[in-house]
Amino acid sequence: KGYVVAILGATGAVGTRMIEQLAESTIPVSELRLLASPRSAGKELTFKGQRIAVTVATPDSFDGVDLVLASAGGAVSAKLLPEAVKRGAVCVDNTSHFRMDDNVPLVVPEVNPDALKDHHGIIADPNCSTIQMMMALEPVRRAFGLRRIIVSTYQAASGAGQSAIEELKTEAQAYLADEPMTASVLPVKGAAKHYPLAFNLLPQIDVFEDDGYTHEEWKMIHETKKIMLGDKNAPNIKVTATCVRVPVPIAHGESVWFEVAEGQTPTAAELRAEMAKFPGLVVQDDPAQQLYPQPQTAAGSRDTFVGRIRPDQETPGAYNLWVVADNLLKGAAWNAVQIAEELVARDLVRVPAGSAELFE
Ligand code: A2P
Ligand code: 11C
Repeated sequence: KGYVVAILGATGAVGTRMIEQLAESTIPVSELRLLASPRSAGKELTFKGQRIAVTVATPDSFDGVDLVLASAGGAVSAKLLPEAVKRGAVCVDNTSHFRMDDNVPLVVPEVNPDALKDHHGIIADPNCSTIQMMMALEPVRRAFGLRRIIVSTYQAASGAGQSAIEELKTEAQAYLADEPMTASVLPVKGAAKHYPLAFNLLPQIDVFEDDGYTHEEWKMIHETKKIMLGDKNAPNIKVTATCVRVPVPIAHGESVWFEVAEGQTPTAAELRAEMAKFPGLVVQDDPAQQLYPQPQTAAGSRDTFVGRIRPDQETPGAYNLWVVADNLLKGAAWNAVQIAEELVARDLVRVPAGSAELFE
């Protein structure tokens, strides 16, 4: 049997990659609907050699749909996904809107696929920066435990969407031509102030919370606990984060300091061996050969790349590493399609009775 699939936000940086990843997936697709805003109505995109016209997303767009992949922003998911669930469609949502809902599994398929069993029609795709950190640390947690994480991110412009990539290019051209750079997208669309990213660093991703942390930093803390421990407030792993936007188009980097369970002191080689066995994780770690992950070599790949794995020289049981992944693929489109593949493989592409009421 083939599935009727809808991609919500099909024209965006993530949505266009969802189309590509779906085309290369194991999911049998009998019909694909490409949904976006009225700005894109009628625009044609290609899926497996077939031209498909984009239509405006409305509740009725989900009539007869089995599977939805959504990446059109939190407000759009908030409004339309409950409508899709009501019509019997199972939704994989790449926005942050439903991630902390207790009725919504938050899934990285290599890490916590069993959480899918209890879905109620909406499954959340975690934040890109959380996903790649989970990929690097889950093999460590399984083998040696995990007590604490301190992470600093180096996040690509594309995390903020296609318009942020365009803005970075335009700014870079202006800078090289000795002209003034003007910004209207980053750090956050709709914020009071905008700053250029080209030849700069912006220590703000998403809006500020009252406690001085950004929402991106908040997500890394609470999503980590929900994915690894099943509870967004679990105290057993302490996490703190500083998230920074860097002038790179695609692929986020992260410097991660972590502490394993008390009494455990694996060597770097033992950590590398555990990581090398983990599906989807590639160890690139050979200082003698100057081998380490880089955004330019990670962009375009479904894998997550880890290197610079080394013990903290003053704290036994603590380590540093560097992890890089394509934020639009493993961080978003591929992880979402991978969740959908897992739903198909487990025969979970159905909405359990009573689900729609949970999201009203
Ligand atoms: P559109 O291209 O018509 O604006 P990105 O993350 O790259 O900024 O992309 C956002 C995606 O979300 C685009 O596909 C965009 O469509 C879509 N989108 C934005 N607002 C809406 C809306 N109100 N309804 C449906 N899709 C939307
Ligand atoms: C960024 N991580 O790089 C963000 C984008 O919660 O899905 C993804 C936001 C999210 O800007």
